[in-house]
Amino acid sequence: MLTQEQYQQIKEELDNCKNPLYFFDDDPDGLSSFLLLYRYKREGHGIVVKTHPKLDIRSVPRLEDYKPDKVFVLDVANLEQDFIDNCPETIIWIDHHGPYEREDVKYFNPRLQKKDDNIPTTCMCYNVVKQDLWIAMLGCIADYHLPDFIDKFKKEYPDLMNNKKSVADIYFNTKLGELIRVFSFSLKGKTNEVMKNVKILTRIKSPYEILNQETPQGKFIFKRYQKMKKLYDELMEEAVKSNPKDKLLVFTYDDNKMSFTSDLANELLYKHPDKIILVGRKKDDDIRMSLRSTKTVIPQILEKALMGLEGYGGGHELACGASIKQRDFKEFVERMRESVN
Ligand SMILES: [Mn+2]
Repeated sequence: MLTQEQYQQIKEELDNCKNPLYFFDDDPDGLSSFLLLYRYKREGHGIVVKTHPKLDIRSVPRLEDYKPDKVFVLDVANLEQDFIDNCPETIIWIDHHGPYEREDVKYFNPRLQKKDDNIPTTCMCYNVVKQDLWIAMLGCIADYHLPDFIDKFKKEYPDLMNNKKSVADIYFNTKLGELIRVFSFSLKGKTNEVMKNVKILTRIKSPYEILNQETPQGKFIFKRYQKMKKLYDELMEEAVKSNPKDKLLVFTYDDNKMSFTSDLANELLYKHPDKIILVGRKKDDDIRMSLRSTKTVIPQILEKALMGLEGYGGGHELACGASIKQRDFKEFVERMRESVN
């Protein structure tokens, strides 16, 4: 957790600017973080960070495009010093990965105080703005975190969570869970389509506007979600066929499909909580992967398996992302299998 003082500092930064530029991670936690700050401030612009796994000098031209007077970086694991050095404005970096050592940035990361603190960026942003409870809850559950405002949420939106208790049950068996997938899928596809979705989401008044398709905007978001969900369900149908005897479940698919690896990995883990899940998507010469587990801590195993191979990866204790050259994939999987069994 950040301190009340830190939340107050972030709020003051937000209150004292006119044209903020927000860079946010392309998952529901990143999107929810952006929406919370933007919908409070109602000024500025948002940019989804797709240059995984980092924000670096390649994004500096965007500063010229938007001429912000302050920059917020949300839920992005790795903000490179070369970006910071080339950004004339104050940067506020709110995140829960790492932490890393950087200079000339206002870094808000609970892990600086407590190495295993995993509070989602959404949760921190909610503590700053204290509004849009449904977006706050959505982003937290998407990152497998039960926030302390859960009772308040249940009172206000009893039908979105039923009486589900565990995070996984909420994620996969409630309307809130469906909204997580709506947010996640709205970030997939071409950049201009994604930006259109994000813009609509800044104006949506309530979760029911989407779920019940109460307005043209809500309907637009929901219809697109349904279209994407068809593609997702086809992949899921394939993925559940592979049910190995050992602890590592591997599923890969081709690059002409959308990037659903993290969504697929999450759901496969729900179906097989005793396994380590590895979902990969072929993209150019690489396999882009999402890894998940309920107990086995992944980053160290991942680092060991990548040693000497052409690839990189990292993330949280139980959820990581990685990328490796296709020619090294087989060796990588063998090493992973050896480590986890
Ligand atoms: Mn996050």
